[in-house]
Amino acid sequence: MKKHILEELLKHDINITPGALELIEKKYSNSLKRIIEEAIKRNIAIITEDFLRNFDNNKVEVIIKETYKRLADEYEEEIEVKKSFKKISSKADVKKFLNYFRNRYEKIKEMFIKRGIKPVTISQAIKSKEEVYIVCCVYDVRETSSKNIVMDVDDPTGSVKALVLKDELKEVCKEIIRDEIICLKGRYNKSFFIVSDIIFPDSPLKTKTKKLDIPIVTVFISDIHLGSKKFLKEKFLKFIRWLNLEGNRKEIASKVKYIIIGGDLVDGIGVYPNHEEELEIKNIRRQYKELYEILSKLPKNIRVIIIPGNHDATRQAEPQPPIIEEYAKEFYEDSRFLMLSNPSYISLHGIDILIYHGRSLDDIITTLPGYDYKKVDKAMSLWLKKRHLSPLYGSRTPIAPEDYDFLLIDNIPDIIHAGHVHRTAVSDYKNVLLINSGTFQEQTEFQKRMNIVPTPGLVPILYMDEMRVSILEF
Ligand code: D5M
Ligand code: FE
Ligand code: ZN
Repeated sequence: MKKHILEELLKHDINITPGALELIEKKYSNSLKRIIEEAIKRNIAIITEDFLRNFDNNKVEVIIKETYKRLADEYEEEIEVKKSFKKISSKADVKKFLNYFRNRYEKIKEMFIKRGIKPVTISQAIKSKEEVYIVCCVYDVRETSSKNIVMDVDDPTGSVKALVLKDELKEVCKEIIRDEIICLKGRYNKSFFIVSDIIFPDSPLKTKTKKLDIPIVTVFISDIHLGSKKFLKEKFLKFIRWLNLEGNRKEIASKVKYIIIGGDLVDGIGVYPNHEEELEIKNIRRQYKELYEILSKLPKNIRVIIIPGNHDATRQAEPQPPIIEEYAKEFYEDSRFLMLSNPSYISLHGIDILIYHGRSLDDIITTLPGYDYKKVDKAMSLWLKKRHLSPLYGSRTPIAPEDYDFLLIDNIPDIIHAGHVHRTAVSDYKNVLLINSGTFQEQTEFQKRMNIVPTPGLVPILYMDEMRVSILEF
């Protein structure tokens, strides 16, 4: 073998060191022709180990470019939009609110019935001497002087005072939120409904985790806040370069088929008092234009699904229709981008994903005991327990009364993706994957005062063939 190598080199008047000869024999015998060509091209008289190492590097470059063509491109796209809110119904009035709550009540009652419970109405319960189930809205919970708990509850047929005497149920009462719809088991006796059990809508445990048989990856981001002085452009560009196979972890990047953006794409304008002082770009149209400039550089086969957040150009009340077209024209003209509402319900290759910006997380975390910004995933699991994305009605999250309750979780998804709190978190609640995709914005003055510590540049990615999430740092 060595002899053959030497003969070939001799033909071209090229010399070689003993070490380099060894190396060619061991590692590069198949590349001999290319090594010689390269040496001639560079006018090299002696081939050294160094030369081979450089050649090796070049070769690695070539191989990377060849091997890491985008793997994801080999698979057909499969997106189904199951729910995206479009229509804005006429102005809210009392009747609309009543309809809205009635719809929420009926939907949650259905969930209990599906589970095998056969509820009676409050008016029937009052006449009955049997133990029965009622589905009711709780509008007050308080402790009595004798340390028992009494709840004022109603349904469309009437109202009743529900009395909780058992200690273990008193604990459960702490989890009840005002205006929540729950199921009570009990018996009517002397003007009280004596409670023997409390059942929340909750999410049934999913037994089977779906996995795809193709190795594609979905990337979750949110809260880019382009336009803010605190937008971390360098981190964001690093992320974009990674997707363009210009960094480490090329193999993963080449598998990326979808990117979901969970709102707050830009910082907007006039979102908070004195917001302008925090803006680098004071025109929202320009903010979207600039973001498009960056995102349009993504590989052309990556599909980007976008919902708005509270900083985006659409109405504030939830459900929020998609970002208004005239503000984000470029996105609408480019078929790679799919502009949906907040929340939205989509399916990627049969994997159901509920995408919600997450504004109600502030209400949950700041109102309920036991929740804080460091445990974002726990707060997200409350959505499933209550089967509603904004369970604290009348708090900071404005809700528009549509003909039906769009924020209700009637079908349990495989994944819930949110953002808003600027902290990356991944968790699991009853086999539903909870993903919060963090931010690309540095801590703002307000967040400093609130002690909210963001985690910029931490991006959760999902291997869809394993249903496993890993977090990449940019
Ligand atoms: O919200 C990012 C996070 O910071 C979210 O948890 C709300 C909180 N935040 C930030 N600024 C404010 C003000 N001025 N009021 C109330 N809450 C705030 P983002 O939607 O990205 O601004
Ligand atoms: Fe945000
Ligand atoms: Zn937000």
